[in-house]
Formats: sequence, structure tokens, C-alpha cells
Amino acid sequence: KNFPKVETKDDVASGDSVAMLELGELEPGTYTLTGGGESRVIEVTERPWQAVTDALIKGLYFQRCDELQEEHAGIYKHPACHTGPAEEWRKPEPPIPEDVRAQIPAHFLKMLEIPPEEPYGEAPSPRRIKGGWHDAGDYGKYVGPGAVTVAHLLYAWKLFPQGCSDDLNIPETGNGVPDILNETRFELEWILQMQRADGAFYHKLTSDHFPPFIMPEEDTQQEYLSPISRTATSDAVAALALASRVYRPYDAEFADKCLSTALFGWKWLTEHPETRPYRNPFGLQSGFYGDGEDHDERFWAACELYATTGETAYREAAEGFYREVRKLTQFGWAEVSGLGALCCLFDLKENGGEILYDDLKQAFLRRSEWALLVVKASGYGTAIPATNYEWGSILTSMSNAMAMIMNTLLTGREDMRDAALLQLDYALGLNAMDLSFVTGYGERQVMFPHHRPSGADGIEAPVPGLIAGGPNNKMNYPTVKDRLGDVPAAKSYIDETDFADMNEIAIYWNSPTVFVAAYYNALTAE
Ligand code: 9MR
Ligand code: 9MR
Ligand code: ZN
Repeated sequence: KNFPKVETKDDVASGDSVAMLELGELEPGTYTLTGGGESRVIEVTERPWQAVTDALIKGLYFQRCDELQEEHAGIYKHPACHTGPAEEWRKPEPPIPEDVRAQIPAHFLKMLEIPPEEPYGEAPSPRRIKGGWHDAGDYGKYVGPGAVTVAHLLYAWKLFPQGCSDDLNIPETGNGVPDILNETRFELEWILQMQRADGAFYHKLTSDHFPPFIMPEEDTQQEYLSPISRTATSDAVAALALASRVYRPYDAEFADKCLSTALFGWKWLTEHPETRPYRNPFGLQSGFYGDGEDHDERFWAACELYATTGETAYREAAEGFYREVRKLTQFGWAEVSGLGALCCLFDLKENGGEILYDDLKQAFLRRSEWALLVVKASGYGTAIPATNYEWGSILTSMSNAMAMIMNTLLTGREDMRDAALLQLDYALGLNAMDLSFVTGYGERQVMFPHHRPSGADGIEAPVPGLIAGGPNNKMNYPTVKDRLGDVPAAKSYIDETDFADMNEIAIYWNSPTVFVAAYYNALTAE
């Protein structure tokens, strides 16, 4: 078949000139596409997104802080890791010497004015905290990002159960609970252990500095429970309240535990209404996940508690925080308003009333138009503004895809549905790098993610089903700046292990991609 010549479009982010070819509807089979002196083989199948959706969920299994048995992990098996007792961080802050202070950038100094959170009561005796997913390329475990990941997965399952396969070959497979819920529970069980005696949640459980590229079981550094944070506490409350609804039909006792833990956390939050951003105490050099704003986290928590309990107090709290939140199409670790929107639009629905449903829906629909505009402005149809390629740019693409999918669920609009699909395509290779950012998938795929097990296991292929953060020209390592030179934003990417700023993987980049992939996978299941 010959295709007519198509108009090309300038893609500002990459400097490429891009022609998008509409192939029409194709019967399953293998096709060869030739043009411009190149040729590509295209395979058309009935369920093109099944394998990759499965792999992206299973990717989280590979992040488990646990023994990975050969039966489930194959060549990527490893012994149990991080098995020592965790200690609460209680080291006093040394004063900053004047000459050091003089070198600290002003915005950072401002942050240092925030006093670190005080510990509560007697130091708890060191205890083993089991499980949880390693956050990313490092072995830290962080409550807020973990809770957000949980929410992406639980909403994927709630909205697109047919898109989430139940045969992932994980230890719980076949226990009568859908595998996506089995995998997510592994993180929830860890979050439950991260509550302090007063109800607040520790921000993270990590060693005091990043280990070198060694296998997890070789990382025997002391793990510390960091100070608590309001954002971690709110995120945990939200995820646990949501989980108590999702898991109730399978395990009422677990659902009760999630809810009582969430309620205790909420009580702490109401007793500590002031915003006070987390700050890493001196000496604790693992991931920061700093966030100056906690209205969106509190909003999300109140929405989930209202959806779970139906009690007016939570509704009023959610309505109060709603006045402070605007970024309803964002679903990342720092900005969780979108997760509150998911709860309101698809769980509360009309029960949300005038503010949490009618008003929020209008505001959400308006905001999601912006995502579509970004797609239209891009030659490749990528939902990342050309000036916004930052660390973890994949999150912007996936958040916008989630928003456009939610729009199409509410309105039936096909332009939104198709624009969201271009984001999954982007992740899988329809991008200026001509590269799939998902390990193990695609003709040309990421081979050297910043991921300690992949770097240390002596196996050529990286652990499969993980997604790299992608191009970044905003907050780079100085060495990266030199290497990249003047390449355009969407090409600011190097597939080398060292570059965490472009090539690290993270659980909360996998999970929104699961949400997006599960939606399309479910469509082909019908
Ligand atoms: O490997 C670390 C990665 O997980 C973090 O996201 C990143 C944050 O800056 O830091 C990486 O660790 C590097 C450390 O910051 C500096 N020394 C080299 C470490 C490995 O590249
Ligand atoms: O995802 C985080 C990204 O938004 C930040 O710009 C970046 C630098 O602060 O940190 C990323 O999070 C890293 C975390 O701090 C430590 N574990 C690995 C995470 C992914 O790179
Ligand atoms: Zn571990």
C-alpha cells in the first residue's frame, strides 16, 4: 500500500521535522514500512498492550525489598536484603560553619531555616521493618512516593480491571486476589509499619548515604527512620483509606487495619494543621522529596476518607483544602491533587455534591484541555512542553495522559483518548530518541538504566519492566551538561548507568504508565 505524502511538523522540543502517518485499520500480521531510505517491521496483534502492561506491574515485584526467588524472578533472583533493625534518626544537628554557610545557595539556606522535626517521646527501640519497594535506582524507601504509586495502581485496577492481568507469576499468584492488588499490598504492608507512635508517618526509611552499585543484599548499611513529615502522613492516610475500600471484599481485617491506621494519621494531621515542609537533617543524605506545599496532600487524604467513611467532617475538610488546590491534572510525588480528583470524579461522583463534584469536574475538564494543547503543539504528540524537560520528564507525559484518559471517561471524547495513547507510544519509542524507555520492550530499548541491581547483577539485559525518567535538560549533573552540549531538550538523554538525572527508573514512573497502559489494554479486551 502506498501512503500519500504527509505534511511535516516542526517539533520544537527536539528540532526534528516530524510526519505522522495514519496507517488506518490493519489486520493482525507482520508489516514492513519503508520510506526515506529506512524500513521498520510492524507487528499488529489483537492485544498489543497486554505484555507491556503485565511487565510494568511485574517491574514493581522486582523492586521488592525481599528475597526474589528464582521461580518468580528467574535470572534476576537475589537473597533477602535490608534485613537489619531500623533505628530512628536522632543525631543532633551540628552548627553550620560560617565558611560553609557562605557557599550555600540562598534558596537552600532559606530551607535550612526550617527547624528539623522534633522526635516524639522516647526513642523507639530498633526494629525490623519489613518489605516495601526499593524506590528507584537506589534502595531507599519513601512513604509519600510509595503511597502515590499505590494510588496509581489501585485506581488502574478500579477503573480498568480487565486491563490488569492476573497472571504475573509473583509469590501470591493464584490466591484468589487479583495480582495487581497482591503486588500493591506488598507496599501497603510496609506503609503500615511506617507510622510513628503518635500517628504521624516517617518520611522515609533509608541509609544515610547512597550505596555504590552493589546488589541489595550487599547493602548492609544501617537503615534510619527519618523525621516525620506532613506530606508523607497525608499521602499515607490517603492511600490507606483508599486501600480499605479496595481490599474490603478480599480481606476485611486488612481493610480495617488500613482504615484505623489512616484515621490515627488523620487525627495527627488535624492536630498539626500548619504547613511545615520536610527537610533532611544534616547527615541524612538520601533522597529529599521536599515539598513546600501540603494542601494538595491533605485534600487528597480528606477525599479518600470521605469516600471510605461517608462522614461529613471529611467532606468539609476536603472542600476547605479544595480552595487551595488547582493542579487537578497532576499525579506525581510532589503534586497529588490529581489523585484527589480521581477519587471525587470516579468514586464520590454525585455524592461529592456541588463543590467536590460539579465544580471540581468543570475545573478538571478545563485543565485537561491544556494537556491536549501541549500534545497538539508537539510534532511527536508528546505531552511535555518543550521548556519542561526536567528530571523524570516521563511523569509529565504520563500525568497528562492520565488526565486525558479521565477526560475521555467523563466526556467520551476521542481526541483526548487518542492524544493520551501518544504518551504510551512516547514511552515505547515514538520519540525523538527513537528509543523505548521501558526496559525489555521495544526494538531499541534502554539498556543502562540507573538501577543498582541492573548495574550490579552481571547480567547484560537490565531488569525488565522498568521505565527511565527520560530526557532532562533542566537539573543536570554538571558532568552531564558537558556531555550533552547544545542538544535540544527532547534529546537531552544518554543511556548510561551513571546518569541518574536522565536514566534512573522509579516506582512512581512505572505506576502511572500502568494506569495508562491498563486503560488501552482493557479497551482491546472488550
Ligand atoms: O544513585 C543515586 C540516585 O538514586 C539518586 O536519585 C541521585 C540523587 O542525586 O543520587 C544518586 O547517587 C549518586 C550520589 O548522589 C553522588 N555520588 C554518586 C551516586 C551514584 O551515581
Ligand atoms: O523524582 C525526583 C525528581 O523529581 C527530582 O527532581 C530528583 C532530584 O531531587 O529526585 C527524584 O527522586 C529521586 C529520589 O530523590 C531518590 N531516589 C531516586 C529518585 C528518582 O531519581
Ligand atoms: Zn532491600
